[in-house]
Amino acid sequence: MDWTNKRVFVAGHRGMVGSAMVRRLTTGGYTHILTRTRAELDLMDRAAVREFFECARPQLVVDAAARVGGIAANHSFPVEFFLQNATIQNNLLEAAADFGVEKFLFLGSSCIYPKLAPQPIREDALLTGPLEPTNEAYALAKIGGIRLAQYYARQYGRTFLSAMPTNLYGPGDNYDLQSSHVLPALIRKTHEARVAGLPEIVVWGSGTPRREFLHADDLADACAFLLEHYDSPEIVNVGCGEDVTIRELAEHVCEALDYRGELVFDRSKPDGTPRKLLDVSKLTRLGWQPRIGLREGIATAYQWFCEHVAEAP
Ligand code: GFB
Repeated sequence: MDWTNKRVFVAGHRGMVGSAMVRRLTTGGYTHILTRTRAELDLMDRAAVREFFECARPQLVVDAAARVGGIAANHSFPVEFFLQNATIQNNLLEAAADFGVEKFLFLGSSCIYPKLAPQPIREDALLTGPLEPTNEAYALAKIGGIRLAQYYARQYGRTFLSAMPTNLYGPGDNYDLQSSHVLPALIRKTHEARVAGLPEIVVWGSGTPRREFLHADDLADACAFLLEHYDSPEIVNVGCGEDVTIRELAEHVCEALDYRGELVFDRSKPDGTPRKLLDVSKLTRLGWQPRIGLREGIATAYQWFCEHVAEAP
């Protein structure tokens, strides 16, 4: 099938994942990529979303629109993380089902799995144990989206897919130190410490948790692969298959930015899930592999930070 002639709506196209998705679909030859800014289409507004789907008639949808954030933001704003994500995904899934979308790709997160799931985490670990409290609200919203997509598949025969990305980073990332994820936060802290000649950077938590990091361009490539090669409502993990401790990550960032100061660990901050390495064998068996290694990815993320975020020297 020639997917590239289909009208594909990328919800959340300005975010890190959404912009990577538009880049990947463009290079992949898709000629009808639909996007709407928040001012043009408020995804929280059910009637507006339905009117858009009725008029634009997208044939494919990638839902990269979400309220996202790191451990501190998730822990501080559970109402907004739950309500905004549940509302946006419900509006998109319902309109897609009612206005004939052929294929919908919903994006979940690795935080949907139990805090102490056996590692690496298989897709069938979902709902087998208690969630990590710091991001429970986001996780429950995402689990709701997964289940709604699966209910539409079972009850109405819709081809609605769900991919579970691991921790992501890349161009367009959020570098605000209060709401960002760990990798952009460490890049910013290390950069500013080097510029200011500070003797140390503060790393939240113990440094012992382990995290897996996937570049946003690799996720976008995996999403395009799933759109074109996968039809099942069963969830699919998307990751690189290896993880590092937060201490090792900080050391990689210091090395990449040539910063020689000390790492100070602030144990008053939460560690969150001790580990969430995804079992990515289902996706690799389907024929997909990531391409961007962590060291290369940190270097390109830092370059983007310097060009778009860092204060002019
Ligand atoms: O990336 P992060 O905020 O979220 O934190 P999660 C990962 C680990 O890095 C935690 C530590 O153990 C943090 O304590 N860390 C160290 C830092 N220094 C920092 C720092 O300066 N900033 C931040 N943010 N962390 C996210 C969920 O969990 O995983 C999201 O909150 C999403 O909703 C994402 O699911 C995939 O990896 O713990």
